[in-house]
Amino acid sequence: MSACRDSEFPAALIPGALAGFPTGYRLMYNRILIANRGEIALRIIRACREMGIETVAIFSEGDRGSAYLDLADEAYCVGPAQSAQSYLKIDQVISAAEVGNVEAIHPGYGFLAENAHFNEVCRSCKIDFIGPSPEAMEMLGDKNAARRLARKAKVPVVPGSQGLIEDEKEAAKIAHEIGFPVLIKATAGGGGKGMRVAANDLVLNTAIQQASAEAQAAFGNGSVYIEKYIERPRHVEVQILADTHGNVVHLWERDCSTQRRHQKLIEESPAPNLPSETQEAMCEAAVRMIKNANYSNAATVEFIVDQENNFYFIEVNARIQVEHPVSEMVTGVDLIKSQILIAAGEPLPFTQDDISLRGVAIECRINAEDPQHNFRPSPGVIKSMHVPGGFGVRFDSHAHTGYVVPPHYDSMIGKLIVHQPTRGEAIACMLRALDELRVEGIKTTVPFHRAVMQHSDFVDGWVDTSFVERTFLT
Ligand code: MV4
Repeated sequence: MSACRDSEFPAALIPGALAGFPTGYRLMYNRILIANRGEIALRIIRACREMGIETVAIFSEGDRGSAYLDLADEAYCVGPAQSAQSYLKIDQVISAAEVGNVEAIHPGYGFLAENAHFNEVCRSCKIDFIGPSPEAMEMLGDKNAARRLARKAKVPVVPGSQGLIEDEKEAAKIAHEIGFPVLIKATAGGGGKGMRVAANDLVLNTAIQQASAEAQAAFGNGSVYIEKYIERPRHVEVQILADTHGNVVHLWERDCSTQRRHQKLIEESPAPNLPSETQEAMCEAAVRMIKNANYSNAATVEFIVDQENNFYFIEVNARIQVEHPVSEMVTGVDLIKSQILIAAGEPLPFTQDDISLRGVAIECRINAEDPQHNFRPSPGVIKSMHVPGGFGVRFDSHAHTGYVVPPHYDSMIGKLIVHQPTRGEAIACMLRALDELRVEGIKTTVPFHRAVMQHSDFVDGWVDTSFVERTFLT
């Protein structure tokens, strides 16, 4: 790491609000490695360029020749197309970091982003991991431990067991106390894996066994706990930034209820029709949670919100998320630059009072999938692509005319984000931008998004997590 003068560095992360950094000199990275691919690799390369940081990219054989790799200063192949043999190979990624002589690694999302072991290997190799400490990451990766911490931090949790379920008798007792239906959740789970609903006594033990067996097979940990099952909840999450000096701020919330089988499709900020008292209480609860976790860097605190607007803590995501741009648009804060500065030991250059919420942002995930056929993957050559622009439109994508969407990875090829003064204007802007966006040669989720933007439930802001299944019968 080398010291550089404040005056040589663009201090402002939020327009107008920043006086700059308190110290005359500060430590900054010269070079970082991006342990990811696709649009998020491009997003991080762009942020680094603006900060004067050199970048080292990695790629698999399946991504060889991808145009965004040219924007990095160097790029190294880390293995064959399958992610298990490339992007997930810790030794290969670390080798690229050593050869590339980087001071830090940004993991993006997915792949190794929430792998506490990888995080620890980075530490032992004296490479900064741009994210939380391995200890905080490991603790929050255990949902039961995270739930215990939430209780300690006076953050509301769904009524349920105090800890893990030890035997059938105990499970039946708890289920009767909280009332059916109940939800059995794996402590190692996440994203819907290792969850089972039990409607009554008769199916309780089967549900526990199934959830436990699924979690054992997927995560090597079959421990489960019980919660009251909240029907048709909304999924609302709070964006947090925490520095290594004890400063923790929230960047308001995102509503991610428009999802299908735990795959988010549309995200927006702020959450529509959420009473401002609920919003404030939820954001404050998220800050308390992160303060108690002894956590630094970007985090998302996930809640579910019931029909009466009660909110309950679900889990913490210890990474930057796909949907981070909607929070960037409404607050003006660059989350990727913030992550890098925090990892380098900088104090946050703004306080909670500096972070306002301006307008409404909506993001549509553009996936190479056929929404007419159960969202089945549609990889292949993009014969032509035309991207939208204009006032309030942002398109984060590594795809272009001639790009071949590989079949080996997540099917997301871009994120269309709009920012407007009101939600009505944001929806109109999104519809206009969706019309401008042309992707020929493969199927995409564009027609689905067009339908949602015109659906009265979405327009009125009354979307819960079963909206997509209910409305589009998928
Ligand atoms: C719940 C729930 C209802 N009741 N917990 C799904 C994945 C994990 N992040 C938490 N999840 C849920 N937990 C209780 N007690 C409903 C879900 C849920 C859900 C949550 C967020 C986003 C989408 C979802 C889709 C189905 C179920």
